[in-house]
Amino acid sequence: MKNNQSKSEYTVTAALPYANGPIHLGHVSGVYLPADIFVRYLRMQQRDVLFLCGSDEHGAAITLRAKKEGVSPKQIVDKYHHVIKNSFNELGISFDVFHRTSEQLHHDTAQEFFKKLWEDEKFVEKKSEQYFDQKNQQFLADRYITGTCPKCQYNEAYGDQCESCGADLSPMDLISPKSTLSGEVPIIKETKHWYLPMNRHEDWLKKWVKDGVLDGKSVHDPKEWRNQVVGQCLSWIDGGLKPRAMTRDLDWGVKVPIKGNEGKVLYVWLDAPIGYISATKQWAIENKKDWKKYWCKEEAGDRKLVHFIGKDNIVFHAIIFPILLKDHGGFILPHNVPSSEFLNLEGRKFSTSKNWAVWLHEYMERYPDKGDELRYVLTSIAPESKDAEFTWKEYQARINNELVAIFGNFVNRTIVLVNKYYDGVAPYRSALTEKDLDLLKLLEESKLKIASNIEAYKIREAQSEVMNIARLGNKYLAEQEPWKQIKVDPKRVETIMSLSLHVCAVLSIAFHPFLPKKAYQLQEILGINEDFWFTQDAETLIPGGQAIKKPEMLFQKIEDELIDKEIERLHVSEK
Ligand code: B3M
Ligand code: ZN
Repeated sequence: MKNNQSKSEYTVTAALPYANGPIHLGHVSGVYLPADIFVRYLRMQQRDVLFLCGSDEHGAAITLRAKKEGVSPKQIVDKYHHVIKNSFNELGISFDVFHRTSEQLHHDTAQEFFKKLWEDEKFVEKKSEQYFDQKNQQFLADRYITGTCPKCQYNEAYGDQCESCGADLSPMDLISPKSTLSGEVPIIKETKHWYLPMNRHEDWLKKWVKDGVLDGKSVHDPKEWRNQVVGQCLSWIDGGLKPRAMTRDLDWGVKVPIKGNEGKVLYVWLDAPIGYISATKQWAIENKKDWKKYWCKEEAGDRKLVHFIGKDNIVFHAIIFPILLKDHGGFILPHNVPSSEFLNLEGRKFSTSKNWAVWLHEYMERYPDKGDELRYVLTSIAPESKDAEFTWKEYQARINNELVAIFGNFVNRTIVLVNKYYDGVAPYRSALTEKDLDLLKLLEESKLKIASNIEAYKIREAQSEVMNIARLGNKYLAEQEPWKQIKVDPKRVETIMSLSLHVCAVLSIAFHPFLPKKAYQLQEILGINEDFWFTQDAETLIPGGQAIKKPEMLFQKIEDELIDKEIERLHVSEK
């Protein structure tokens, strides 16, 4: 198949999950699954792509969790790093590397990065008055302090952000602040930090976000960025960027690499994105490659850096990290930041504290052979441009009405008939009719639509286009009625079945990025091994004479009982 898309190379990252708890379906649907589908598709095109992730093991998210469980931060990150890593693996999320920010290599990388910026005087050193918890002898930044949001009056806003209205806050903005650690009213004390003067970067950032222009050169097409990402960035920039402290008075984190600064660590949002770079270094060591090829302007050429994230991470990936990369110099900047909206669960927000969630590792434990079904459902409802919702009823409906009734049914009918009429040997084709040619033409169009949708990060649309191919196959069988024709014109039926087998093969390739295990199972039945995206002569994927195995059910119907049990489980385990 001719494909007009350019064959760019990619460095793809998926947000580093905090290792303070397991992953739930909201995370999977918005970030990890679309990233995995995108990457699998690129790999099938033989493009050079590196897929990076790892756990984010610093910051208040970790230490507060450790305090709650009465264990050390190290115990928390060790536990959840493995839970998270395994659950991704079970679902078939195909990272090239899943690193950890607690690794020495990461600490070294983040410290070097900070030091270079410090030496180049990219930070402003400033003394200021900050809240201090006397009982715990600790300064209170970010999530260590809560209070009432001055903008919306929500009374559990954090020192860095109000989760209710999304406002960007600093601890001094909070009304009636109190320490998250002790619950007490803090005192005010002086401390010193290094600030990133984000205000100095407004001009180039605005041109870059709005027009895709950097240093006078066009570097990306701004129309390719999602509206909500551009909108959020511009509203930050237009509202005036403020200097942001890049260090914290804490002991859990990457130490500030400047003499005389004991007791200070790097701000977690400085060290975490650098985690993408250290993950690359780890992968490069293990695979004897040069990490610079994935990040550094000189070595990377036109390689595209793409960050898959959730919407609460936009400012960090589309404003702060680009400033850091540019200030450091020598790095490529993100080409796109496909950010998702939120996924809700049965009419409510996912909530870790209330345990209103479907946890990925638990799902995989209960349904180890239904990972692809989950991938399908989550992609069908992915919150790409607006918030979306997962319900167990929809899970059942999507599986039964689409995977079973459309895809599974088409494949099954084809394989059953080929076994029945030809004893499992693919028939040869004779002259093609108008309808046959129409079918082939529609297939070609579909393949192009799937490819261009994936490359435009419209993963949900891409998957629904793949399902359309199965619909097409069903329609073709229904119109051609091989089961009737077999008595009248058996020669014609050979062509019909050859084309139907061809549609099965196309499905096994087109579904591969979305449903890797099922696609592989189908290829086993068809006796093919096509781990590449369509080639030029894709019309002969299954030549006459090829052995086709016995039919197997690709998908099982989901019974009401399972759905009832899952809904009940949610309510019972709710806190
Ligand atoms: N750990 C935040 C989050 O999970 C954070 C992402 C880091 S990506 C560098 O929302
Ligand atoms: Zn608010």
